[in-house]
Order: sequence, then structure tokens, then C-alpha cells
Amino acid sequence: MTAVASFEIEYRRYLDPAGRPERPLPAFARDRDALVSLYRAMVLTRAFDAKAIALQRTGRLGTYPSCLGQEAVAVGLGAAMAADDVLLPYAREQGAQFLRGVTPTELFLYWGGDERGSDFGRAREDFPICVPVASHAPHAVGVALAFQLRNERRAAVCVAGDGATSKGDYYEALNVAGAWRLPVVFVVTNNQWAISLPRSAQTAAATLAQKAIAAGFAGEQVDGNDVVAVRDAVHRALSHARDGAGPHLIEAITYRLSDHTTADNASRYRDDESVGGHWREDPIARLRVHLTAAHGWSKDEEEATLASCAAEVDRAAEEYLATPPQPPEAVFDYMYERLPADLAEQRAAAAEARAAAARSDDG
Ligand SMILES: Cc1ncc(C[n+]2csc(CCOP(=O)(O)OP(=O)(O)O)c2C)c(N)n1
Repeated sequence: MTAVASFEIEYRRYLDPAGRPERPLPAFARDRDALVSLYRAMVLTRAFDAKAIALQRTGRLGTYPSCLGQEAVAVGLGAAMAADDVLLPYAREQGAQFLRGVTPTELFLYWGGDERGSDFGRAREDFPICVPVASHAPHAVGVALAFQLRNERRAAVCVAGDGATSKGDYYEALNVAGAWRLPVVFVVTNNQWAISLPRSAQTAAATLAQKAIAAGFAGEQVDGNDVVAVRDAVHRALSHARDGAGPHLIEAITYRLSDHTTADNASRYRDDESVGGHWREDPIARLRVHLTAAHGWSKDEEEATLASCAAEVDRAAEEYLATPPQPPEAVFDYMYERLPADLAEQRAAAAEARAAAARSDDG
């Protein structure tokens, strides 16, 4: 018998759960300001998350998927991207989107059911949030193919959950990315759950990273609660992709501390005790300990950061709540460049019904 393939999956982490460096940090992570900006981005994301849940609980936001505990994945990958790369997010990449220039107000609008929240004032070429599981993976490949055909030194970043890697769309995307050596980086946020389905029941593969190997390119694992490891891995993968070295897959291992969404009750399928242990992995506390020990992060700086993030989120929430809703006929406005005749008719009927209701209110 001949072995036709053999592979190893590397696992990398720089800061251990207690915030201690366990290997020399990459160059960027020796710079205090760089670490502080990663820290602030995670704190802002957590403040946004808490506010979004509070708004949903008081009937002022739609169903919302919390990213509690996963902030380091989104912030690490967002910080690693160049401005002209393109992000194709799933639904828990708030931290990456903020770093790309998407505003908290826009994300509140989106989760409040207002499509204008997807029309990012900045980050114009980034994709909107993709709630259908894995359907954006082929889109990411399409974006990367466009970059390759146009000879542009850019890359696409597709972020998806562990459950998404079981979908046909995902395998097809990996396959074509490998076959055509496209400049795309797949980041898998392995938060251990696909709603109530645990990672252990999701796939018989020993790692999710090795799914890339079958498609002919490299996959690796990082500690997804170590923002330094995530930023480092995504940065390297993006540099290679832009240099024409093809795609890469990074499995970031983290944990979903929250319910799946505000419509879920995770206590029905997991106990509090097992979740509680994962708080020891908290990515924000981990970086704070390191900042304090290695860079003299002070109590005043901590308090000022918490206060400025809370104020930014409060301002955004006020702006969102003060935004007049769109008229009902707006549901027809964002799918087609030119509406098909039957939908145009329905749109006109909706507008007319609204006008008639306004007239009868006046009368
Ligand atoms: C195509 C499709 N099928 C089913 C769903 C319902 N659904 C929403 S999230 C989810 C689980 C996703 O799990 P994972 O990819 O691990 O991401 P996570 O939500 O855990 O971050 C499912 C099945 C969906 N949104 N889209």
C-alpha cells in the first residue's frame, strides 16, 4: 500500500487562558497601541452585544445572535484585513464589521429589520450579513475569482460557523477555491454549537481545519479566544492569498457563551456548569491581564475604555431608535435593480394602501 497523502494540523496560541505569553509574540503584538486597539474593539463589541440584547428584550430590536465570548475571532480577523479586501460575514462578526467601518447604528438598523442597515456608508464593498447557513461561501469564491481575473492584489474573507462546514455549499466553495487557487481565506468560528447540535455530533472529522486538505490547500487551528493568534494567522493567510499562493482555512476554536439567538433557550440542551467553565477562556479578560502585566494598563485606562465604548453604543442606539421606519413598500426595494412587473404592481398597491390609510386618518 502507498500513502498518497499525509498531513498535520497546526494549533497555535500565543496568550494562554491566564493571559501569559506561552511563546514569543508576533511583532505587531509587542506594540502597546496595537494591543490596546484590539482590546477596545473587543470591549466595544461586547457593549454593542449587551445593548442589542437589552433592546430586543424590550421589544425594540428583532431576533439577535449574540457574539458573547467570540469577540476575539471577529476582532482578530477584522484587524488583519486590508481596507480593500472584502469581508463576507455570517451573523456574529460584529467586531470585524466595526473595524471595517460599519457603524453600530447600521447594525442596530439591520437587526431591527431595516434594510438600510446593510447599505454600509463605509465598507461599501463588504457583503451584508448572511443568515442562510453557508450560502455566502460560494459568493466569497466568486469575489476571489473576480480579484484573480482582474489581477487585483486583494483577498476575500469568508467567515462561517462550525455547522456551516457541513453544508454542500461550503464543500463546493472549498473545492473550487482549491482547484483555481483563489485568493480567499475561510475562517471557521468553531463555537462548538450549531444551535443545539454539538460539534461532536456535527462531523466525524477530527478537526474542521482538515476539510481544506481534501480541497488541496492548507488548514490550521488557532485558539479563537486569543486575539493575537487569530490576527496573526489571518494576516499570514491573507498575505499569501494576495501573493497568489491560493486559499487557506483557519479554524478558530472558541465557545458560544450565549444562547444561539434571543429566540433560543440554551439551557434546554446544555447545563450552566459546562458553560461556566468556558468563562475562564474569556478573550477580553485574557488580553486585559496581559496588557496589565506587560504594558501597565491602568484602572483609569480600563474605566475610560468601558465608558467611551458604552457611550458610543448608547449614541448609536439613540440614533437607531430615532430613525423613522421605512414605508411598507420598501420591502420590494433591495432585491432587484429593476422590479419584475408583478412585484412592481404589488409595490404600487402597497404604496396606494398606505396613502389611502393616511387619507382616512386625516379625514
Ligand atoms: C440554509 C439554512 N439552514 C438552516 C438555517 C437555520 N440555522 C440558523 S443558524 C443555524 C446553525 C448554524 O450553526 P453554525 O454554522 O455552527 O454557526 P453558529 O450559529 O453556531 O455561530 C441554523 C441551522 C439557516 N439559517 N440557513
